Amino acid sequence: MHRRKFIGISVAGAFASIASATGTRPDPPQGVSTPEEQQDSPQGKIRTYYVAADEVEWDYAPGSINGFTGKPFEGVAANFVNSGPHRIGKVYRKAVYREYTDDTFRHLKPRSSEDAYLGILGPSLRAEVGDTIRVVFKNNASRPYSMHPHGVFYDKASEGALYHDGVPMAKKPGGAVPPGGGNVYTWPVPERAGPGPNDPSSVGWLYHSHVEEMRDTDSGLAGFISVTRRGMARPDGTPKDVDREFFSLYLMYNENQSWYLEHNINTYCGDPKGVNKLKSGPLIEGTTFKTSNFMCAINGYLYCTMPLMAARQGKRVRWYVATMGDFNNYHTAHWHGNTVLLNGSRTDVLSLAPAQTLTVDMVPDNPGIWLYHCHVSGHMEMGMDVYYQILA
Ligand SMILES: [Cu+2]
Repeated sequence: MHRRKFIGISVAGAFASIASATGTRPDPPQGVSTPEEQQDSPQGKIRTYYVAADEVEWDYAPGSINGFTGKPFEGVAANFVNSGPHRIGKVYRKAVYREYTDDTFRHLKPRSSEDAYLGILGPSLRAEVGDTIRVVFKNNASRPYSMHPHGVFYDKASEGALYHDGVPMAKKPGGAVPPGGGNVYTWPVPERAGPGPNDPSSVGWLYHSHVEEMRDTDSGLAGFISVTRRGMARPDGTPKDVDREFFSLYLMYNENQSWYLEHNINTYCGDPKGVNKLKSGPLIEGTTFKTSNFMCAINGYLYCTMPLMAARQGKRVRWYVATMGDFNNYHTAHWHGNTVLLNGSRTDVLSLAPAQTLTVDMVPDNPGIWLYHCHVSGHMEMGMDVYYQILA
């Protein structure tokens, strides 16, 4: 009974505020919360985010140095990173979720240097149990996309996915937002979206595009949600008992499935007409066009080129770790230098299956710059390696 009441009131409240999203208002200063982001209701805050699907040219390995070896890319790494007559290289057109300051979608919300490591991920959407996440979505891309969340509550209008469920398409406007179109997703956050009895004070979830799920996510559209236990969120939604949070998505992007494959061939291959899209070979060697397009990334970065993640010794660090994608995406996330607690059990390796998210805590006792990587050996070779730093 309590839950039904909660959901009814929250959805009604969120719908009331959808109307305000369509009105006009002056631009808020960049990086400053709009009033809606701080809006309180008896059920909790309505947390509004302005998110667009944007097409960008994404660099999987910024710079010219393999961060793992400290030398130019060579050997297997060169097959995945260097462009050539029949190689796209390390820059691909992709679609990404990006946060804007307001519903005019004129100004990107600046990403702090602390968050630079998020890379290809969309903004981290935050809530406390009892809140409602409201996403004003704009599709700036050239094909239909959506936002489908895991964990939180949604009705059919806000599920962000279309299938044969007997509900008229007109009642599922969030299922496929056309190019240039928009949608407001309303996601109440009931108890079952928050931490369970064995979880820490917050849990992570994924969100991603689900029009053609496989190709949409290989094209780049994904991000994280974090939900704290009731009473455990700071005003900005971060958990009160945590000093630093890190989100990491282990994902071997199959660029052969990207919506932008033809663009990428024509733009980045020296001899586009000579490309053989079908010839395969050993995956981890990247010796054919096809295998060279499996980009084994963490937050979209290969070979330790991710901006450094830094946290402090002796403080609580929370890691949200996930993967997505196909059968190639079974990953074992491994920390050098420190260990984590997973639901009360100690480990330094997490086993991840597609679309699974794990939330673990670290209290680092070991300062330095440490490797954080997939321990599936082929994936390490393919570049699924980054660094994190513990400051003394
Ligand atoms: Cu892996």
